[in-house]
Amino acid sequence: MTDQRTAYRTCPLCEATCGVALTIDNEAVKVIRGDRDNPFSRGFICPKGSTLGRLRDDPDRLRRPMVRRKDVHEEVSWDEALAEIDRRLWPIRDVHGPNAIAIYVGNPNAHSFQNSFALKPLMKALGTRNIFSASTVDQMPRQVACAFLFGGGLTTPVPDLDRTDHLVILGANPYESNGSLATAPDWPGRLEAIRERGGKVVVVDPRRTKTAANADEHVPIRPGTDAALLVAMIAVLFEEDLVDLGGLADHVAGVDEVAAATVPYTPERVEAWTGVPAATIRRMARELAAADSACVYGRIGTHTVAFGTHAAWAADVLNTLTANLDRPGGAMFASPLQERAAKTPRAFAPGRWTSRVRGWGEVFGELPVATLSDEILTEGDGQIRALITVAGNPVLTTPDAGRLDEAVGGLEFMVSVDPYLNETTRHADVVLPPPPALEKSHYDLAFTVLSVRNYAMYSPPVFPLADGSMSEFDILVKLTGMALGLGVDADPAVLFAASLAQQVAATVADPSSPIHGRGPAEILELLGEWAGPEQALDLAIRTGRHGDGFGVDPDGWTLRKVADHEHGVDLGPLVPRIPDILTTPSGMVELAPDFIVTDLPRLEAAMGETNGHLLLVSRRELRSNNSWLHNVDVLVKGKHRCTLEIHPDDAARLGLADGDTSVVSSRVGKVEIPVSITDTIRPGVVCIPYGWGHDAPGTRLSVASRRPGTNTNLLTDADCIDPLSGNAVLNGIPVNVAPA
Ligand SMILES: Nc1nc2c(c(=O)[nH]1)N[C@H]1C(S)=C(S)[C@@H](COP(=O)(O)OP(=O)(O)OC[C@H]3O[C@@H](n4cnc5c(=O)[nH]c(N)nc54)[C@H](O)[C@@H]3O)O[C@H]1N2
Ligand SMILES: Nc1nc2c(c(=O)[nH]1)N[C@H]1C(S)=C(S)[C@@H](COP(=O)(O)OP(=O)(O)OC[C@H]3O[C@@H](n4cnc5c(=O)[nH]c(N)nc54)[C@H](O)[C@@H]3O)O[C@H]1N2
Ligand code: SF4
Ligand SMILES: [Mo]
Repeated sequence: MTDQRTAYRTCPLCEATCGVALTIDNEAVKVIRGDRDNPFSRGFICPKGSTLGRLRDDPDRLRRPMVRRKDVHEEVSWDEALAEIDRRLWPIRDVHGPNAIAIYVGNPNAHSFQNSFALKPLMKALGTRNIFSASTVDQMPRQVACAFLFGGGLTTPVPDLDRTDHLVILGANPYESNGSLATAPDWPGRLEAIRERGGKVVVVDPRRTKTAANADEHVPIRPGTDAALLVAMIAVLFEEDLVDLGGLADHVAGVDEVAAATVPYTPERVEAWTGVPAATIRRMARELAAADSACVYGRIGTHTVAFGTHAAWAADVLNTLTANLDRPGGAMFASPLQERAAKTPRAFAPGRWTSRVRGWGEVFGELPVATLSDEILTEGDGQIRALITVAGNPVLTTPDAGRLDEAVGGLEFMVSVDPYLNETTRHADVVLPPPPALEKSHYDLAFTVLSVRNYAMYSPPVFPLADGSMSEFDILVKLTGMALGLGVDADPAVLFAASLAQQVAATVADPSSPIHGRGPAEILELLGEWAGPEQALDLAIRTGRHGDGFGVDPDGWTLRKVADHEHGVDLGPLVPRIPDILTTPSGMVELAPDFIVTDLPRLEAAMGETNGHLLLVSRRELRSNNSWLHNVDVLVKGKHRCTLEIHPDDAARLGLADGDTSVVSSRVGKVEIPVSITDTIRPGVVCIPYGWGHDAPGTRLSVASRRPGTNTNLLTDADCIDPLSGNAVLNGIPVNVAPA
């Protein structure tokens, strides 16, 4: 007799948010398929999604807390681990002040509503300004640009993929990544559909990626120069009188300022630097203006460069000036259920404080992670002496990783909330392991904001918490209580109940809230249907713009109603949101923010620079996920993927044959890596996938360490950031390549 059941949930691994169907046999995962009844993903799944069971079963995954004693990690009880933190962490703060403790939060937090709710209070309780995250090696330029243009860092338009006639993709490879800052299961299928309905897809990338090979046109650009290309396209729109604001004329400010600021950047001026012929740039601008609907979409390759904020800004300026902002087939805003009913206008002002060593400005309350090692290694008042990492692996994922590895290794104390002993967490004095994804509930707080269709799905845990484990929410709430001085014994449920009560009190006191003036006790009682972080989620949905307002609108949404749709619920195509969604002080789209426009001359200055170096870029592959899926055998077997891609002409000049080992060196580091010669890469550019380099001692990654690959961030330079966003430069790194 077998006890079989099917469970449905969202895959939490990448931004695509595919629905998966798990066949469970005697409480073991038999098979994971794409959920054909999921209205958003309709059965699509990638090879990573089918490994969620293996991740749970991975013998290397930590089940119990670890404490490091004499360089060896030993399993201990939760009480012992927490006592160790209590004994060693807070005295550092007592002696050196709150900034002596830093926190780094990594990418998987964006996929966890529990962590999203728990991290803010933890950071507040720590009281430190040394807050770092993966955002400054990722999308921070886009958030800065959107905060100026539209008022909010997450007021981010996405390409209306399913209706557009013309899509220009820059620096993204969704055939491998499945998209980013534009949530859509099956990006490849949706791109092919554009072409099938007679539309055009253009890909701007120094490599002829799978996405480029499947597009109508590939524009092989020089790394780091997309901002110039896009600004030149803007200049063409003005020069050729192609500007059209469509229905937004009354809601857009700053058009004349953009016209004036972009005059110097003619296609002919930027041609040599970008490597894109002026005629191509002019045609791209004309085609964008002529298309029935169109969208310019830039991602990682355009953001993790020195002009990332300019590129992000210019893309949305192009969308606005071609009447493609906020209209079907263009760049549109999602309407997530949890979005607050009323938004408060606020002027965005980054740089309210600066980092101690380099004086780099804060952005949305965090500092550039590129300067984390400076803050650890540089002595003086405010030096970082202890670090907490939550779901991050900065030793593989941030620039000048060799220096960071050394810095982190010398900390007085370190705590990691992480399921693996990896390149970063091996340095932790205490590792607190969260349960695996299948033992957690799921709702996409972040990715429903970035979704190309309005959609919601709540999935309960597939399995109960394993014996002897602690939920990640409880781990984080517990740490928060400890940081507040409440000791190791404080019950996380009690701590959370107090914070929920505060949140409810604030909501009923808020005149713009749909429950303004209601009794907090009544609301808390209605939330009693759920426990823990689900209560915060239910509160957000019910007081959101589509919520039931706790009975005010019986047809409105509640978490229960979402949960009743076990395959997820389609809430329709994106709808126009301007002006309601705008929270700039003027209430307009601010097309020419001073902060960005006055920095354009830096771009002009850079255009003069060329050097004889090869330029290093990164790539992603379908079977990897940042730095942490290389311990799953089915995802790493086969031909080794961590190679240096180089053009045949460059290889011949350097005397390299396919499969040879090369030495790649930059200002900060040197690595050895096998070569793959390919004409899919632009001459003068070389490429290494990122997230590899699993050969550090003291890790527990038995599969990954067998074929460790090379950490490309040993070569990226922490001196180089986009000064407007604090984002690291991870693409276009000058390197020398030679035979080993
Ligand atoms: N050269 C180069 N560098 C890059 C990039 C690039 O393109 N090129 N890309 C950048 C980008 S876009 C990003 S997002 C960053 C990512 O940078 P990070 O966020 O630092 O790295 P990840 O590999 O996502 O690390 C995830 C960590 O979380 C742990 N983890 C997995 N699941 C959970 C969980 O449920 N709970 C907890 N607590 N931990 C969990 C994993 O074991 C791992 O240690 O890297 C950036 N770095
Ligand atoms: N399979 C898989 N999926 C993932 C991830 C993963 O690691 N693996 N990571 C997830 C995360 S955290 C993120 S942020 C997203 C990222 O998703 P994407 O933004 O699609 O990232 P990549 O696939 O790295 O594609 C970036 C492309 O930019 C190109 N490029 C490099 N420099 C430049 C440049 O200067 N200009 C231009 N135009 N192009 C350039 C590179 O050649 C590469 O093809 O993917 C997510 N999905
Ligand atoms: S594309 Fe992303 S969300 Fe979909 S199955 Fe693969 S990893 Fe999961
Ligand atoms: Mo990312």
